[in-house]
Amino acid sequence: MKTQKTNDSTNQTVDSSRRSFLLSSAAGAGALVAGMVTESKAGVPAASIPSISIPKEVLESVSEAPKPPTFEGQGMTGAEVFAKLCKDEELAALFCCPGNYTVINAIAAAGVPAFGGRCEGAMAAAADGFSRATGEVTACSGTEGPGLTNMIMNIASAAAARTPLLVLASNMQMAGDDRETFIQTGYQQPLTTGMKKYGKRLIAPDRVWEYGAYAFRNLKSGVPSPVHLDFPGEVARARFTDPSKLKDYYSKDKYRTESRPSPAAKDVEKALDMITRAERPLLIAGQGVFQNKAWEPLLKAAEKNELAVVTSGPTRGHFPDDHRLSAALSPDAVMSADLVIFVGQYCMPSPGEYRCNPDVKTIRVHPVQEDLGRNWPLDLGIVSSEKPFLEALADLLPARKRESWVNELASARQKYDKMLNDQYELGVKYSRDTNYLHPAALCKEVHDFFYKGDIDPKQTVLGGGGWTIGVHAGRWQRAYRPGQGIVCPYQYGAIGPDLAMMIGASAAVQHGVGPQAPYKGAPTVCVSSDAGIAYSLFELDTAAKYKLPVIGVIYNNDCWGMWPSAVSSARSMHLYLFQQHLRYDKMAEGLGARGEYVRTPEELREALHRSYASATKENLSTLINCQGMKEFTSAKNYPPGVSLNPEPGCGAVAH
Ligand SMILES: Cc1ncc(C[n+]2csc(CCOP(=O)(O)OP(=O)(O)O)c2C)c(N)n1
Repeated sequence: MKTQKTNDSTNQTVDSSRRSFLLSSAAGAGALVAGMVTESKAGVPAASIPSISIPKEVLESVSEAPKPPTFEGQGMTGAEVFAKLCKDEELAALFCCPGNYTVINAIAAAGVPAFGGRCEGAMAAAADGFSRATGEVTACSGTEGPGLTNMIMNIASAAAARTPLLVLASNMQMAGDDRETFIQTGYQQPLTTGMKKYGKRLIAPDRVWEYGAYAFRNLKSGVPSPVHLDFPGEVARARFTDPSKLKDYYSKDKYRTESRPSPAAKDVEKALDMITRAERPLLIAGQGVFQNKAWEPLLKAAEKNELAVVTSGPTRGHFPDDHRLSAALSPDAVMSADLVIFVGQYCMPSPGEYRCNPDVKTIRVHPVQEDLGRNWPLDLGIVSSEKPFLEALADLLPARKRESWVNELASARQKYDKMLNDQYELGVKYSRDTNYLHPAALCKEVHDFFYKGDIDPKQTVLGGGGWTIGVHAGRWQRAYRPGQGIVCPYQYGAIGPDLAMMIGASAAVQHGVGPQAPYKGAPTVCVSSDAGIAYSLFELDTAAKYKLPVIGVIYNNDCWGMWPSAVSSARSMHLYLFQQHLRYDKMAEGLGARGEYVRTPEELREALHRSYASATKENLSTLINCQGMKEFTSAKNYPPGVSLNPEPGCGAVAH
């Protein structure tokens, strides 16, 4: 099979030019793609076109030692006081674009891992992705006005996912309020209404620590969600040489507590009784199980009493997809359950949104009383944090075998597997007939490469989005350990944050944070769409700058996949279409990543091998442009077309 070339030079030329640059780089800095360096263009001698490279100032400043602020000498600015609190609270990472300068400089100086990117919205998604991969609190920041307004879509996405995201933005100064002073138009806090748990414009400099405490109390207690603080210049630049001048300057063990609600004994008794009476119990393990790292008692409780388990939420893997008790790939068994136990389901579906029997009995366990009974009627509501409830089940449930339920799970899974494989066979046929890559064939190749080949199937963190491709990719995504699967469009359904989110997840893997520790250094994978890539593509520069290898597999079908809705509307089809055969692989090369162009399953397989080798050996990202065609979305042209996946389970995006 002949490999498509990514540009006029051979792949070997790309590699050798990179190698020679690496050798000649005085700083040993990672020189990046310079695919065109040996070319001669329009009379410009090739040697005069410099290679893309990471400036040595970047490498130097990334490895600079932290400089914790002190009250000595000139003292601390308001921004430094806040940065000290962020460091004490172990803020896991900051993703930002310049703006809010005093605050981002202070947070970086305090020793929080910080990443600067190309677009505030994408940086908010990257911070979200880091948190989805780890459960940790992360921050994003941008300038007042344009920076914050650019972030809005991805703050809303983070709110839907209940991500503990600290949103920071500056405000010029209180002195400029209501005067349309440069950049300062409008007010920040109303913009994030409905998409945050807590927000505050800081107006009293001496209360900067107190409001930092408010922020982290909200981020680290109950059900998290974004917290938004805006910093006018008068606060960020204030100076403190004496801690007594700061209001409520207490340490974190005084301004918040690690105490968590445990279930009342009589509630546990009722739950045990309902589980004992059930024939086909199903535990739905939501985002709270992941964020509270409660996967061990979950596994123990499930195995002891043979409870089926399906995970839900923006992160997958806190119960392994390949476990015999997993219902993630057994939608018919989900439908047959006679008892559901929601644990840590933060974004609650309504009946009908989950494919459950309408008569199913329901237990819901949630850390906050006010949410119990919302959307879905309860037979038993229990106020408890996830871990103590699951520990109580693991301790108190009797050992029990549920042979027929386990067999039902297995046969439902076989049926689902057969449906997937039939779709794959059809996808291969369509690909062969048209010489364009069908999304089912694409996703099975990615699945086989990362979960069925030489790579540890538990290793690779994979996420993605898009409509046609997103639906297929969700079906083939697997998660065998906590934090392995990211559901980028979870609930909010945003097209576009995916690649940036996976770059954030890649930062978590590169730093080996939380559940990513055993897989430190591995690449991440993003399967996404051509409409989606337009929102995040430039962050390939950020990935390259920080050596965060992501393999982007982009389904290029020349359109927004909703084009069938224009079929009967003659004057609107053009609204949905792009130019045909755009070359996202070439754009990636221009940003310092690798590019690959494929049109067949075999070419994709080879491209994945090369991309993985570059990611692991050189920390290089690749964008694989998979040329498809828009008609694959349509059931009329290429049945079965596209429809949402059953929820809850593998491929679910709504709750
Ligand atoms: C930011 C954003 N814009 C628009 C939509 C509405 N929408 C939902 S799916 C879709 C089509 C997306 O096309 P693409 O991501 O290229 O996926 P494909 O079907 O081509 O794989 C659109 C426009 C959305 N959800 N989010």
